[in-house]
Amino acid sequence: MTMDLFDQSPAEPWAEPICEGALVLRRFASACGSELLVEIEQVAAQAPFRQMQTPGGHTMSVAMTCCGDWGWVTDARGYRYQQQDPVSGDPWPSMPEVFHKLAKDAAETAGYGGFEPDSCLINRYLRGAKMGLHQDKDEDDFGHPIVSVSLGVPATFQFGGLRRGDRPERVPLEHGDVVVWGGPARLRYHGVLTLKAADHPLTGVCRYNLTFRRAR
Ligand code: MD6
Ligand code: FE
Repeated sequence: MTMDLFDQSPAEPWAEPICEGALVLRRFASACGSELLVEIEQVAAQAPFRQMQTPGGHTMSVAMTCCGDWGWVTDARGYRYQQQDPVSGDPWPSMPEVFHKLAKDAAETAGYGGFEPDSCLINRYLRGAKMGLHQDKDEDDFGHPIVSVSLGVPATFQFGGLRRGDRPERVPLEHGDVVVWGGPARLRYHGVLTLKAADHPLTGVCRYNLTFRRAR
């Protein structure tokens, strides 16, 4: 095979293990990135991005919206999944087919066949936004994995252990990277370091993250 220095075709995705049960599927979502961004706009037209309140009364730096049967929300009453957008009272927008297929395919590629997400949280990070270390434990059944898709400006993901105090590993994430964690890694602490100023040709100054879960 001859190498063509001017070949613009995207790299094939490749897998990088993080720990038992968790891995990054590098560039897995690159090919459908533009389609995902169009759908994010459509969801946000119905359920606009908003900065929610933590139960402790802080405003989150990350702006969020949701689609699918169950949306993740936080307010003074706590963290939970609910079927209505608390801003409008309407059901969340349905999950776009391209979202569902991507999440299912990524889970399957990671060894978690049969994943049927009923919830997609859409996070928007601008410069300075971050997410502290936490566990995802508002779901009914931890037997289902989590699929997390990064779009736009790069970020550093922190992947820790099962105890808050365990020193987290830093995993750089770029546009199209998909992190999947389940099984023995399902309850590991994780977070996102403060987003640095940068520009991406498809998203401008934003990073988006799609987090797919089986909530119920
Ligand atoms: C991220 N988000 O935005 C990772 N977890 O890249 C999360 O891990 C997350 O946004 C639980 C609830 C909301 C979240
Ligand atoms: Fe999380």
